[in-house]
Amino acid sequence: PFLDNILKHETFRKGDVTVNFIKETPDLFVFKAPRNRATKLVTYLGDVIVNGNADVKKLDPTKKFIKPVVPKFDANAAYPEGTKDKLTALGPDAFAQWLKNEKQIHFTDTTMRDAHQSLLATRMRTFDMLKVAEGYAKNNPNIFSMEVWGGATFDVCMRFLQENPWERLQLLRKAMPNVLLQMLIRGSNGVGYTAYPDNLIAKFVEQSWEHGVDLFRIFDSLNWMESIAPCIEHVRTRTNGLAEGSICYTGDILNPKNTKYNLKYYTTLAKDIENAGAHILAIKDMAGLLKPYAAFELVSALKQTVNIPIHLHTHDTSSIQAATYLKAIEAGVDVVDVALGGLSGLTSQPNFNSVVEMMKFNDRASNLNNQSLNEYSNYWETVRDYYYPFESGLKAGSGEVFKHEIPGGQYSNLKPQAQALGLEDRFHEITKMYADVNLLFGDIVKVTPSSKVVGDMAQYLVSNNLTVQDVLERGHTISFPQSVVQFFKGDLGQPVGGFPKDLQKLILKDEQPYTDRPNAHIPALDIDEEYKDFKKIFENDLSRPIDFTDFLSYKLYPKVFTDAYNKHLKYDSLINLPTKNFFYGMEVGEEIIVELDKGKTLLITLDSIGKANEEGLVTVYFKVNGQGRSVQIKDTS
Ligand code: 3PY
Ligand code: ZN
Repeated sequence: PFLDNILKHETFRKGDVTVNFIKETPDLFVFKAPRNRATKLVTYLGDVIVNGNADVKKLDPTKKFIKPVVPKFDANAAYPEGTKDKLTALGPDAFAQWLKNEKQIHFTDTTMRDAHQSLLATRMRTFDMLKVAEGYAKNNPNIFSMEVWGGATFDVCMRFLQENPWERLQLLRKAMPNVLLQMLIRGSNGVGYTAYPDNLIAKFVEQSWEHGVDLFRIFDSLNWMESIAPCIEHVRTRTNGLAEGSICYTGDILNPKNTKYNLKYYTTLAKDIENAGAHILAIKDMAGLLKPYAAFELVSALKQTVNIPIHLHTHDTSSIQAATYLKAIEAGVDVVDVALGGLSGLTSQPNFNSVVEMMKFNDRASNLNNQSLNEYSNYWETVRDYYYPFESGLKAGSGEVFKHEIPGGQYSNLKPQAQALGLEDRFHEITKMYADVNLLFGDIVKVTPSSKVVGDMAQYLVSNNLTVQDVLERGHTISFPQSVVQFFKGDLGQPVGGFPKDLQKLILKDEQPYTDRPNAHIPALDIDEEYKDFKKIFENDLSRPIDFTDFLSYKLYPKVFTDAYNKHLKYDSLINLPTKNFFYGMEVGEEIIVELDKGKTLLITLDSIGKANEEGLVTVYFKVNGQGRSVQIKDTS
C-alpha cells in the first residue's frame, strides 16, 4: 500500500519529485482501509439474520421496539463550563479543596457505566451513549462527573460488543469535553480479575488519562492498602487527574456484634487512603448494605477523620438507598452517585431525577435542571428495551441483600451464570450458599474480583450438592474451582484478618501460599520489547490499524482482544450499527442508515432471505445505496 500511495500521488505522477519527497509528504503514510466495508457490514447483518447474535438467547418474536427520542440541543453552541474546566484551571489538589468547600450536594451520573453493568450485564453500546452524550453535557453542565469507563465495561466491550474500549473513551471525551469523566479501577487488578505487573497498571493509568479519564476511583477487592496505594501513586505521578481512594463497605457498623468491619476499621482505612495521597475519599457500597442511620454515623465519623471530600456510591438493591443518601447528605457527604431514572433502582444506583427533586428547596439543593434530566431518563428507559434479554428478572427491591451481600454488578450476572449451569430453579439456594461461603472464607470484603471467587464457590457447591460442612469435613478430597485456589494462594492479596488457616490448607493441599503482594511474584513487563512483538503479530492488516492502547488491551485480556481483533477483520467496525440491528438483525423490507465515517453513509435494505441450499448456505439479499448486494451465510443455527 505504501508503494501504491507513491505511484498514485499527484506530485509523483507529475514527475515533480525531489529527494525529500517521502519525508515531506506525510499523506503517503495514510493507508486507506480496503473498500469492502459495506460487504463486511452486510456479512455481519446476514450472520445475525440467519444465525442470530450468539449473545442474545431468549428472543421474543413479537417484540416491538419504540424509537428513542433524543432530547434537543444546539449542535453549534459552545459547551458551557463544567467541572473538567475547573480541574484544568485549578489542578487536582485545589480542585479537591474547592469541592470540599462547596455547600450544594454534587452528583455523579453512573448511567453509562455502573447502571447498565448492574442492570443489563454491562451490554450498553457506545452507539446509544453517543446519541445523547453531547446534548447531555451541554444541557447539564453542572453534573459533577460522568462515570463512563472501567469496571467490567472494558472486558465486555471487546468480548460481547465487538467494540474497542479506548475508542469508546475517546468518543465520549470528545462529546463531553466540559465535565469530569470518571472510571473505576480495581487497584493492582486494573480492569481485570487478577493482579498485573505494576508497570502495566502504571501505563494503563497514564494512557487512560491521556485518552480522557479525569477521575480514577480506585479500590481493592479486599480493602488492601498494598493494592490501593500504588494505584493512587500512579495517578499522582503520571496524570493531572484526581485519585479517589475507596473504602469498600461491608457488614453493618451499627451491629454491636460486628467486631471486624466496625467504625474504627473504616476510619483507620480512610486515614490510610488520605495519607497515601488520595484527593477524594469514596465510600464504595457495592452491594447496597449501608443503611440510612449507619450512613449518618459513618459519614459523620469520616468527616472528623479526613480532610478530603467524600463521595458516596451505593446500589439500590434493597430499595431504601435514597434514604441512605438523605442521611449521608445531612452528615455532610460531598458527592453521591446516581443513575438517570430509566436505568436506576434495583441493583443499579438510586434515581438521579428523584434525588435531585428530594433536595429541592433545601439549603444543599443543586442547580440541576430537572426537566432536562427527565427527558434523558425517558431516552434511557426506551433504549433499555433493546437490551431486554440481559435483564436480571429482579422485579422488586430485596431485603435479602443484607443477608447474602451480593454486589449489584454481580447480581445481574449471577442469574445467567446459574442458567448456563442449569441451576436457574435453584437461584435462591445459590444466594444462600453465597452467604455461607462468605462466612466459611472468614467474612471477606466481596467486590470484583473477590466476589467472583465467592460466587464461583457457591455455584460449585450447589451444582455438586455439597455443603460448607462437606468442605470442612472432606475438603482434602475435593478439587476446588481454580479461582478459589488462586484466592487462597494470595493472588488477590490478603483479606482483613488473614485467611482461615485450616481451610487454606484443605484448599491449597501441598501448594504454599504467600503473604506479600501478588505483584511481587509477577515480573515487570518489558514494555518496549513486548510492544514490538505485539506489532509483529497484529500490524499487518490495514483495516484495523493498531496502537499502544491495543497493546494494553492485549496484555490485560490476550484472548478476548485477539478474538475481537479477528472479528473486526471479518466484519469491520460495528460501532455505528443501530443497537436493534446489532442484536436482532433486520426484518425483510426494513431500511437502515449506517454512518461508516463522517459524512459517508450507507442506506441498507433487507430485500429477502433465501432458503438453505444442500450445503446449508443461505443467500441474504440486500440493497446497499440502491445497488443489489447478496451474501451467502452458513446456517449454523
Ligand atoms: C467492578 O469492579 O466492576 C465493580 O463495579 C465493583 O463494584
Ligand atoms: Zn457499583
